[in-house]
Amino acid sequence: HSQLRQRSAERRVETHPLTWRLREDGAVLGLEEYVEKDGYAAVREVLSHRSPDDVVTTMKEANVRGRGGAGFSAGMKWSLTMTGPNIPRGYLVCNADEMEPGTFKDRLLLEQQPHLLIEGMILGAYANHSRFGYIFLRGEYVEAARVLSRALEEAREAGWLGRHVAGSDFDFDIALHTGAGRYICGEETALINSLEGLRANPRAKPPFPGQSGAWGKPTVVNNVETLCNAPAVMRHGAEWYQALSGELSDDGGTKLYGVSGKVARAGLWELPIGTTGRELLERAGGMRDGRALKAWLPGGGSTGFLLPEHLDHPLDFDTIGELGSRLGTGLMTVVNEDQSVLSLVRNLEQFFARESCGWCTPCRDGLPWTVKLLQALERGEGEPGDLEMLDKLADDLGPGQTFCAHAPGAAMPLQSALKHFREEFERGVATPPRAASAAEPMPAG
Ligand code: L3W
Repeated sequence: HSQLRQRSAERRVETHPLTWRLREDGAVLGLEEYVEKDGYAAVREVLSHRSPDDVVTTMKEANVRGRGGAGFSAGMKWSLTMTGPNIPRGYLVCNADEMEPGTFKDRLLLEQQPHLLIEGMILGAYANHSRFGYIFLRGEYVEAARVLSRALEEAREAGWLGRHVAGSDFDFDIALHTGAGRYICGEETALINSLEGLRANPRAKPPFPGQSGAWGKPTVVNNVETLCNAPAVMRHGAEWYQALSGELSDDGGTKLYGVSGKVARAGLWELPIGTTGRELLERAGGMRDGRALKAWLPGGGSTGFLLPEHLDHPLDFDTIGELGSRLGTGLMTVVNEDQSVLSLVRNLEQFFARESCGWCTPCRDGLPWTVKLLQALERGEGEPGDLEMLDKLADDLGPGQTFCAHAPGAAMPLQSALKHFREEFERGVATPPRAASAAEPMPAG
């Protein structure tokens, strides 16, 4: 975060629509300063001159893709909400349950620029005909909770929230809801259950939340960073936004990219979407202690491992998908030659096993089984057939077998590690195999 701030003098809206206003000292950008720097101008303009449909069209044309990881078109999502005279008004929910391993991007926006999020939410709610919004915040983000509560009060006092937002006939308010620190609450339908006071089990989709979400009403769930893009898109237009990424990507705008792991300086930067992994690695000062790069996760624990040879590909949704991984949250985790990928995968799978809601069998039973096999391999006590069993488990955890993306997400690092680093797993199989003892004759009786 400090690296992002140090560059504040160079930041401009034309290159850094998400972060150009950030203060160099890292202090929260209060309402007054936010408004001085063109804040809430998009709300004022949109509510007085533009229809909700027009806002949706601009968002679609800008091609803002969901920054929570899936990359679904935000404009499309906004357009799929059920609306009409007989349909009850729904909700706009900001998913601020940032808990993806290696991910620390939304936190910056939440802690330092809360009004940008509030402005984005007003625009989203207007487009979706919602009259009420929720910020579902990760429970551990205590500082963000404090900052957001204050900012919501400021916005209400200044007439940006409540009845007649900015003097228009649009009414909208936001409640802050803090979670209890479960990863699964970041899955949109589990989040909705949690918001309703139910156990955070994901729901089957369809119906998508836009059709039937919180309390059965149309509900749009967007990531923090996605919503924070809306004010600049509305203020400067879809073409302007699209041009921010230039030739680098067909996706529009910038992205909060980050790097952690075995690099010289972990960091977070707002860069055009389509920036390469190599550029990020260079910004992070290269590898720590001159050790060689072995592998990297492009965007959190639920993405697949990539190799040094993939560093020059643009980090956008489609390209990383074509490489067999996912852009995910866009925060790289860097692994060096001294590290065991097997151990890293075991660590991730332990996390996913612990965070499973337990509803779907492949996830509830498959993940602990995966962890046991990986632990045995780590100890050098694996059995012949364990790797094939892990292949099978990874398939069973994959897409289409469970209600939500938790198990498929967990399968990604496992599957990719088995593909790229299979010899590490093979080395964990005991020689002579432990299975030999099982072949001994059973005692009579
Ligand atoms: C209407 C359709 N809506 C899809 C909507 C859907 C959802 C969005 C994406 O997330 C990612 C993964 C990890 N009509 C629709 C439709 N939608 N088809 O589009 O949906 P989907 O199912 O592709 O993905 P998802 O389950 O929402 C999976 C990432 O999430 N992840 C963790 C992320 C963590 C953070 C964080 O901590 N900040 O972001 C775990 O899997 O990258 O790509 O809204 O309703 N026909």
